[in-house]
Amino acid sequence: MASGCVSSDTNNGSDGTYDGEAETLEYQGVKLTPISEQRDNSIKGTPQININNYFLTVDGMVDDPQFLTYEQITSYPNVSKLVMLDCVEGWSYVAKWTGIPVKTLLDEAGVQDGATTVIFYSADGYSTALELDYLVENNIILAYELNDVTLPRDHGYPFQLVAEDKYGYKWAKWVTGIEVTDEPYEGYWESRGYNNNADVGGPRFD
Ligand SMILES: Nc1nc2c(c(=O)[nH]1)N[C@H]1C(S)=C(S)[C@@H](COP(=O)(O)O)O[C@H]1N2
Ligand SMILES: [Mo]
Repeated sequence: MASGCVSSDTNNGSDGTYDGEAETLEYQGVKLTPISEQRDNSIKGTPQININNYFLTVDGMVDDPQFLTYEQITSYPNVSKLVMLDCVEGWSYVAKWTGIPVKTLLDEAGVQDGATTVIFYSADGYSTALELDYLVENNIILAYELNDVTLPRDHGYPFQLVAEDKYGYKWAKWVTGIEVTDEPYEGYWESRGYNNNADVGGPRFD
């Protein structure tokens, strides 16, 4: 993924800042898209989230439903990844994402036998779903940092799913709920004709 794009120059000092935080602009030898140059997209603007009242629920086909605060979620061991976001409309950007593996949350909750699908619900009424196997096998993360900056409000603060190799409409922002199920599910865009598999390079529509 990181090969052949940019020659690595560890001395070029390309770090900037975003909202007063230091922004990383090169990672694994690849130049990142500065947040100020990243497009963002949403069905109805940025919802107001008060982090003091925020809870993430993990429920459905689990043994121990979870209600987790921002503090609890960000205390788990995290993972960083270089990933490209590809919107189905034809724009993309590459960034460094840091967050908690979805698997960590699912393991805490204890997924029941027969579960196949995980639904993500967002504060703006958006939803999308992905296969349980995809999330686990690819160690998909729920990100809270973008280029080492606290995930900005318009990019999904407090959490955005980094659904690598899937079109942007699988990258749920402002995630407030995770539900485990054994039935297929069509989210906001999927129920409006977008392909439910959403593999980058694959069909955009059904
Ligand atoms: N909650 C929510 N998540 C969402 C969306 C949305 O409208 N609401 N739009 C999706 C689409 S179509 C894209 S391309 C990405 C864009 O992510 P970004 O705004 O962080 O660049 O968010 C996805 N996640
Ligand atoms: Mo998109």
